[in-house]
Amino acid sequence: MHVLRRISFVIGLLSFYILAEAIKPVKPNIVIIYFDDLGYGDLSAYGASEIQTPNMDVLANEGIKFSHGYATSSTCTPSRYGMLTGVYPWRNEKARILPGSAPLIINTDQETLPKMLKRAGYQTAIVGKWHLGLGAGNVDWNKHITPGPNEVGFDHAYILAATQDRVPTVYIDNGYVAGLDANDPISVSYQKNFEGEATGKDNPELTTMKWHHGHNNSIVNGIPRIGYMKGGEAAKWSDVDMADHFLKKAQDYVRDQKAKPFFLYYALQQPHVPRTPHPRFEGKSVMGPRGDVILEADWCIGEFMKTLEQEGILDNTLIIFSSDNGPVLNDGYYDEAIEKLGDHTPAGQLRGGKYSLFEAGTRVPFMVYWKGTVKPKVSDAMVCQMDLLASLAKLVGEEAIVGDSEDMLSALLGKSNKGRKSLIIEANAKTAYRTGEWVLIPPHKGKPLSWYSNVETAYSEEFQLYNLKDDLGQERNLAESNPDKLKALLKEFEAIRGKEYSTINN
Ligand code: NG6
Ligand code: CA
Repeated sequence: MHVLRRISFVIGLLSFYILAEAIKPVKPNIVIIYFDDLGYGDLSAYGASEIQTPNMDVLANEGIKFSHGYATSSTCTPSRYGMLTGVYPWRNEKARILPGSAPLIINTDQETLPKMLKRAGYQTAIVGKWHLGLGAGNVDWNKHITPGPNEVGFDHAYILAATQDRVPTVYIDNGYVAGLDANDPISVSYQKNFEGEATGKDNPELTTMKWHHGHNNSIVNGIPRIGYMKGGEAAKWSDVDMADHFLKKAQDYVRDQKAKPFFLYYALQQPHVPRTPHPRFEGKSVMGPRGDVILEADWCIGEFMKTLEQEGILDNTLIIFSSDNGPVLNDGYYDEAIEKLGDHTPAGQLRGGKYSLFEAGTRVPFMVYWKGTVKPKVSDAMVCQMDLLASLAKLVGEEAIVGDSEDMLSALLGKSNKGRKSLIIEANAKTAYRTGEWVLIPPHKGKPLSWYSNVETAYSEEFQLYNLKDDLGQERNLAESNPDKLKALLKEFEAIRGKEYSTINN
């Protein structure tokens, strides 16, 4: 008896150590490489044949390539909100595409991914696109712009405020407009033009890129933008140099961080409009500017990876790659994205795209790469960017207020195929329910086609039910033929979303 007890004690101790080993927190550097409007089918690793993305493909083919990786939303602001806070963006009615003058939509006392990592001892930084609002209303762009990324967890923030097509067209360095001449102050308005300033609408002769819809306010570098801006001449960015500029900032940051582990959110602006490849990438694809900027971005990833390697930290850096929403071709400028598309399918075999509740709106390229630690694998686990908060908290051994974020660490590291049971996806505050092989899209008011960009929104006044296993392209609505499934899914959906999910009656 005595001996037996001893043996079981030893076994108990051993399994404790084995268990402890499996969940032992580690603190590698963490980099999120985040694209703007890159589609599920835009990478050669995800099936593109008309364009080659060798550097992105390294991450996909030598890491975990997810076939069911999701953004929370089919537009930028809500997806970024979901990823950084771990909260479904439909819980915050301000989480919609924001003008460049919008106030910060993350509460400064709210939990965020960078805050959690800071508590775990990380240095934290964002380089690139922000688009979550700045200030508390009526920002004076000539003073310290706050609150912003620095107040929600980023030690270092070098950003563009909203989008490349929105004013102000300047970089903001830790709350200050970079390169601003105090004698030439900046004013920004989304209501009305400043007297005497040219606009795309009234002065098309001054533009080098033509607007198709929207985008006819202030002209900067020959490109008409959304919103009006005056002054700040010396601080204005150069569009064709933006990719190089952000790359250098990201490389510099990585080179400077030696003492502590770092978290870098590298948010590239490509291939969002206006698509402005550097001249050395012009014509590199056969697809016009949209293809060219994807090649440029791929080159940036390659250069960035080289830097990690040169600094001797590639093995100790976990890289997560994704995109904020699905692809769009014409998003407001004449740039031949449709005309020169050829056989390329930016959404792969999925239906819809940016702005859509169909799969291509939110299902995006999603890869996890960690040289020497993560073994190459294609995973069909359903994971969402919103899950990074809980999952990375688990990785580094830190507590987090997880909100809607679920711990998917095992799936992210390729150790398990178990993903989320369900996910609510969002398009312009309208929501749908994804679970197993099923998608339920409840009735919503709105146009089935986004009038300007010709993308199918999936809005319909009828219930839609799709089985992705048999019908990845969402062509066969089973709502009528399978009422029991519809009812069951609706019940699950309402349990999370509440009964007021539909915009049909309001
Ligand atoms: C839309 C813009 C579009 C793009 C989008 C934001 C018009 C007509 N369209 O309102 O060009 O800027 O907002 O894209 O202005 S996102 O990727 O940041 O969500
Ligand atoms: Ca986007």
